[in-house]
Amino acid sequence: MLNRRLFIGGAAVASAAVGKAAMAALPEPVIQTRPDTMPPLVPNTGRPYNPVVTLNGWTLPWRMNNGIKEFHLVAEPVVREMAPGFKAHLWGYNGQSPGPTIEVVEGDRVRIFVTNKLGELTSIHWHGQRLPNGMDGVTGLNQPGIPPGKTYVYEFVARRPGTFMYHPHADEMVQMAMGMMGFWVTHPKGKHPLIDEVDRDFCFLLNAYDIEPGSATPKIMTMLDFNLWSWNSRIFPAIDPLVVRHMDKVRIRVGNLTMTNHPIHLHGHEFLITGTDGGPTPKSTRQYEVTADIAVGQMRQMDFLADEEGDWAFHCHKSHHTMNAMGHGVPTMIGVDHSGVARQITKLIPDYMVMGERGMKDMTEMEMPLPDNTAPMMAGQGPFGAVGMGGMFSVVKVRKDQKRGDYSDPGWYQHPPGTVAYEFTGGAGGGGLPDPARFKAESAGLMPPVSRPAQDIEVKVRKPSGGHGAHGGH
Ligand SMILES: [Cu+2]
Repeated sequence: MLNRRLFIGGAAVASAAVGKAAMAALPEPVIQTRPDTMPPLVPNTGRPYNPVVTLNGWTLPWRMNNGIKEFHLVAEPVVREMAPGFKAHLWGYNGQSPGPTIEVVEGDRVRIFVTNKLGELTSIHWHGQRLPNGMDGVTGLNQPGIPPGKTYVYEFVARRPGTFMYHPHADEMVQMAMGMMGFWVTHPKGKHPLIDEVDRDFCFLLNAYDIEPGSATPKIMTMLDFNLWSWNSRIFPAIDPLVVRHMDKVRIRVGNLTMTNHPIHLHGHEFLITGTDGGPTPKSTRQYEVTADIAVGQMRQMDFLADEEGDWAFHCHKSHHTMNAMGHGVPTMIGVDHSGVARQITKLIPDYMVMGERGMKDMTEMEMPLPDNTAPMMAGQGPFGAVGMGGMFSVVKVRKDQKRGDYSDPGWYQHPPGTVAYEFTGGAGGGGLPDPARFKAESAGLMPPVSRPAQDIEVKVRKPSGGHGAHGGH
């Protein structure tokens, strides 16, 4: 551990600055290198609670020291496998980006050692917590930045239960764009009138990166044109499914540390927003929803009863956020025959991606030559063929025969006979195909236009690259 050398922009930073004597008093830093969803960390010391499951992530173990929960976070460069075969060079904590989830119980006294193995100052802000001002982590305002090689200590009581995040307040444009963030859950002490006990409790962070096709390090100046929209720095189909047992009470906690809002949409069920940044919501404010818009810097906690079996899509509803590695300034090719042209263009412009002539879904089947270390745009394969989505997308799998506490992937849903949409071949119903009704505005005559243009104008909707037209080519 002490001899590990870390490379930041070509420079090797030895961690020897953290002296052996100092390390002896620190809790051993636990490092995670696997990107899989780790099983919940059931507490064996301290107050009991029902642990969360971090999607493609893990919970940081602690040690008890005279009644204080001690954690050790190490800020360092990491290699995150965002999808199999696609590795991003990010900054994170304890070997991963995002960092590990921290779970405590309301009233716990918490001591967090933060070791800086980056090449520049850092700090940690405990987003949403009630704490002494000097523990709030804003570099320059509340504390000096933690110099490279040094370890700082944060200590406070987790005063209110809820869903929180942590991230630097030091060179934050760079450090957050590079993936430095993590989740924090404070469980209620005993029964809470506004926090129901649930069978499964999932959490993840929304994050976004701008990584050029063929490269591995995010561009940190990007404000809008991110090309990788991820959950816990994973992109579909590399985001694990949220596996639940039929009739489970399910909670999903989501935090947003990107530069834009994300309307997160669940299929097949309705949920209640039972918690926000400020804690549990009053019951009188709760209404059933199927989409929760999560603004920048916000957390939302959604509760629902998983009473419909199946494989239910769960995704951001901004259509560009369910795609990967989009090239910008790409013309729409819908309606244009480009057979044979793609390969020739790609020879001239290596990262050029042609949009399919019938829409973008062609991209899922087309064998486009891509630069090395590029995420495929949309690569999810479902039981009925390609799922035309990537990015911020996963599947909530509800199964009758899933065991309690079993999070393993049960495979695709086996639909009961007669419950899947099917091709009309004239046989069913016996009545033949009814004539489709069509909108006939001009003939209705109820509200004729005041004046008619000299010539009829017909427009074609530019989709799906229309929103990026103003940026020009790369
Ligand atoms: Cu989104």
